[in-house]
Amino acid sequence: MSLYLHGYWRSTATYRVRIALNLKQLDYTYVPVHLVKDGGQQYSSEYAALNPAQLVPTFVDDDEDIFLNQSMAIIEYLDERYDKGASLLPSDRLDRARVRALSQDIACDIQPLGNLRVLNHLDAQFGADQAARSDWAKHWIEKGFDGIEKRLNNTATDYCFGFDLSMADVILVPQVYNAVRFGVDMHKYPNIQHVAKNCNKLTAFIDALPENQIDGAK
Ligand SMILES: N[C@@H](CCC(=O)N[C@@H](CS)C(=O)NCC(=O)O)C(=O)O
Repeated sequence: MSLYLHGYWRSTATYRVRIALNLKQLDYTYVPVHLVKDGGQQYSSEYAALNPAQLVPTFVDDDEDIFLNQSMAIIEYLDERYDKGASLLPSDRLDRARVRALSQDIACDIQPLGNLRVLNHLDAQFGADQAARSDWAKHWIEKGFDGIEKRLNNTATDYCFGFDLSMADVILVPQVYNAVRFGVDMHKYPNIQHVAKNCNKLTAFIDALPENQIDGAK
């Protein structure tokens, strides 16, 4: 079994997949793609051949000859293919839909707005300086977290959903890391903080931390 994850230490989408691989207890080779160095290695012809979207992560499972992008698709693939480790999607159909919805609140409605290429475009096209770009990213994280915080009132215990750890937690924790980086006051979000704190006690989450990666800044 040969699994490869092409990603970047501080990429939240890559971070999600690292957590999922750890929770599934799968060994994999991590291949760093530096999003800034050399003008962004995601734009190199080698990487673009692997992932024409020129975004990380890209996941490769040699045994099945599959190259996958989109972290949520990768996480669901891992969960369906490998029985071992934690189950990331619940067996109940309704719970599964709820987990996907909360995951998408983050992966579809928050993360894309703060992506590097979006922030770079704000600068190139509209002259937004570093402070304005950070303010933009922080604004959209807070807008998303306001809704998620309310949702968690009804669903969370130790994790996003009372039934167990799930893909929603795997996606939430990297977004919290990113929120702190952009100066979001997490005290406004006690439910989110509580869930993230619980997850971050688990080895699978600790090992996936950006600063614990071979390409991570210490
Ligand atoms: N929806 C995609 C998002 C992928 C994505 O936006 N990746 C970011 C890092 S988190 C990236 O590669 N950014 C590079 C850029 O903006 O040039 C996923 O979940 O995999």
